[in-house]
Amino acid sequence: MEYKPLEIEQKWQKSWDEQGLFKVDTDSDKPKYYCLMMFPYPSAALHVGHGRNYIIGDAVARYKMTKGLNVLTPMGWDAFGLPAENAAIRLNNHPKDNTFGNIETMKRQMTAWGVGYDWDREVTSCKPDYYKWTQWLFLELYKNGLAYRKSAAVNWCPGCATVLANEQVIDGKCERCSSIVEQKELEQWFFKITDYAERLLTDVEKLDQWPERVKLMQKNWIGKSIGCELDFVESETGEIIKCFTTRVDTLYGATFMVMAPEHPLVRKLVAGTGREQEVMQFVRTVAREDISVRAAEDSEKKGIFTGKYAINPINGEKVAIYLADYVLMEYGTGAVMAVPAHDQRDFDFAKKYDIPIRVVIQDPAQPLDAATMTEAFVEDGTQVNSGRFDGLPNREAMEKMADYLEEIGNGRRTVNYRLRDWLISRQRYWGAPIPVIYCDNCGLQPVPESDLPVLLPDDVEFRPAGESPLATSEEFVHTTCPECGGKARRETDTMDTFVDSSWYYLRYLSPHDDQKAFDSATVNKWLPVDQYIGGIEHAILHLLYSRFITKVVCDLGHIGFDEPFKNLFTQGMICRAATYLDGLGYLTDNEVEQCEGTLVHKETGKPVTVRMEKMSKSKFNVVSPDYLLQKYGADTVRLYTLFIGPPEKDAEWNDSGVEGSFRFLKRLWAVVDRNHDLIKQFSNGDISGSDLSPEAIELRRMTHQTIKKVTGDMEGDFHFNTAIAAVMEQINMVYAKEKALNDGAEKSKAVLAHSLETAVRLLSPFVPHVTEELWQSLGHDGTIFHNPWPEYKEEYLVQDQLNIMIQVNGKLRSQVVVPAGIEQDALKETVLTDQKTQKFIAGKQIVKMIVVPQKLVNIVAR
Ligand code: ANZ
Ligand code: ZN
Repeated sequence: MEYKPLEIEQKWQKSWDEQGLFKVDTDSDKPKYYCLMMFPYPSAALHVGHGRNYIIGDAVARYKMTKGLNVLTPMGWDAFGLPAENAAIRLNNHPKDNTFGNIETMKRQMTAWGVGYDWDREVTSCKPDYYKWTQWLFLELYKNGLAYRKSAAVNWCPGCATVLANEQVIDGKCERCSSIVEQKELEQWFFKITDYAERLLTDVEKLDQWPERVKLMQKNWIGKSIGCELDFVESETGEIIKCFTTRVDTLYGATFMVMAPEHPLVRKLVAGTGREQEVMQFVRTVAREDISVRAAEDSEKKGIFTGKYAINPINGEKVAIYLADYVLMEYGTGAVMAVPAHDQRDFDFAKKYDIPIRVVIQDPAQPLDAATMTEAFVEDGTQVNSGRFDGLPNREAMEKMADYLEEIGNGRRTVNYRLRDWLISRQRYWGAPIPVIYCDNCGLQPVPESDLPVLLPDDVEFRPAGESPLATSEEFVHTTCPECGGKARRETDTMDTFVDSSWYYLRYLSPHDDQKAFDSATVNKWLPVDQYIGGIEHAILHLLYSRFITKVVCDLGHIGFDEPFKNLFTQGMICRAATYLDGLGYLTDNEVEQCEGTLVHKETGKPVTVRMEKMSKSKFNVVSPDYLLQKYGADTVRLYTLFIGPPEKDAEWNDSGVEGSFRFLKRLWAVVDRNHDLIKQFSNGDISGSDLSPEAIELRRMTHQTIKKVTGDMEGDFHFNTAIAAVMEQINMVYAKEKALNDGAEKSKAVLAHSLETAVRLLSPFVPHVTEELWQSLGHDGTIFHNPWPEYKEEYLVQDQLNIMIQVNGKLRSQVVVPAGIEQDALKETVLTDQKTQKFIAGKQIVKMIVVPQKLVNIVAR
């Protein structure tokens, strides 16, 4: 029989579906395992790079099944939001049609990969039966003071005509369309995630099954700073201007003060100074600048003197008050004491505006001189020019000065977080409408729960044109007030799609419940998620928002846990060569050709650069799975994807590597096929004891080592690549010893049979179709995934003989079998008396013998 992947694969996909292999009875008593993969944006068909996520998840799920767990692995669609809407605009169709079309395609692709889900639990965030509950969640936050509206300067992308979250702004440009981002004041809805900053920070430490780098990213995003808030008093009006500093030890070195141009006190301060016009002009200029550019350490700093002075709270000194773009209203108090000697931004600013610099922390290694300093000294040192604190190490002075300022009432210790409240309003069409009504008589009214969902109308011009598209729909906007019954208007903004994805893992447990968002008892039984798998690009926002929402829902008494994901695995990206030409950007395959060994642009003949890039349509380096699935079948694609490298690391896709995986599966198939009868007869045969041939003992050991290795990889870091490599080695050994064992005693036959059947079982999570086929052909009833995972026996692992490779001058020439505990001298002796080796060293002088323990001896001979 020949290996015909296409026939087998369709058959088993159908069979698994019919037997409901992935259907879960959530009430079963079996121990549960919730295996969750991040649900995708259905904005385009999948390429093989996307496949990695799903294939990894599927391998884990199938492995856990064989371990006897009740495995829940659901899938759904993060279907609202910019990606889907932008795709629809590009293709000139309705986001709805486009989204549902993509869902069909992606589902088909997943199935074709042999990736199994409990499709009865599918959730789609753009369907009313889902977003009804997203709206419910909004109301829960609103009723509990965690959703509020305020006017705020927001990032405005003129290209997308929408507000962007800070994280969608990259270097001052829109993440999607690269337009220069502007600032605009709008009434916006926010979720009060800052109330949870401390808990989100302390609890992330406890997630010991999360990658360290993800935890660090979360911590940095929350950005806790411990410092002091100091009262600087404006010398004429007595107005208090609070400054936040993490370096109160440098207070004697504050030679000026800087306020953010947006600071609410600015107008009042400059009134009557005669500088009003100039200063307000500056304020308007800065307002157009992008926040991230302003905050960058190396941006050119711009400022203006206000004409006013403030009193340093520790020594009464009068310092000039400036406005500058590098101080942001969003952080701390929006005002800083500026210490040019010890803060680089202040130093740059002082140099530019000729402000005095005063050293207050002395460098113990090399005394600093303010006149000749070329950069700020930011290290620790000893206090100087600091009154009674002189001579103290600065860290000590920091505490003493904080004590003193608290004593005299001019300052106090505080904590600051970089984390901002979560802006959830979007002036876009394709999202869940925010369930709020505005009444002239009664003001803001939440939509009553019984009126949910607030349906998203289909017939709205969704292409962004400045205001919220929903505002153009009379039918949508006009409604009645739930309080007084009078005429009222609906909120026309929709929710950030991160709100949809912040709770979907709860919905999978009761996706069809039309009475509530989720069932508390079932959710409490099944969560936290045992294994979450997804891309590193979601390491910050999605995970932070999900953690926040879980904590909120827990605090409101709906659930009994406050962290959603126990284990997190972030897979690396699949990259592939992309061709690039300056001026033209990335090129398609059709635009380049080989010319005398180099790749050139067809039209101009210019050589192109080849870059390894993340697989992406925009770089023209994607590989579509469809062709590969047709040619080799899903198992080959899966095997290659898992074998490509450590799954947490980025990896390079190599088309010829796929061929290698296919060859291995054919080898596996062939060896099982030709030993078919033997396996059937002997796979449960006796392989115990030590009365076996050396070959049999060696293969038995190899087989048990492989079980141990694969099991360890599956329970540990998911190193599928090394697990697969181990089985490949095992199969190689089977090939080498097959004849001898086949001709040998009954126990030898049993060892061979057991080894082959074990290999099939060990490979089943990775290549489910071919292994299921082989398994059933070997006469087993029921799916291989309900058959318990193989176990190894410690006693078979011990090695009493070693296979030592012999090299002469670096070339492999022979090998010998020696007892495992052999002494070095005896080993050298054995090697030198080996017949084959002697041929290569005859007549030569042995200069040196290098022994690599347990493996190899290299003879240097001249
Ligand atoms: C004086 C000083 C002296 C500072 C010194 C630093 C070094 P982190 O650690 O990130 O919290 N700062 C405070 N509010 C700011 C704002 N709204 N915009 C821009 N900068 C602001 O940084 C805290 C430090 O950042 C504060 O400590 C303040 O500068 C500055 F040798 O105060 B420091
Ligand atoms: Zn009303």
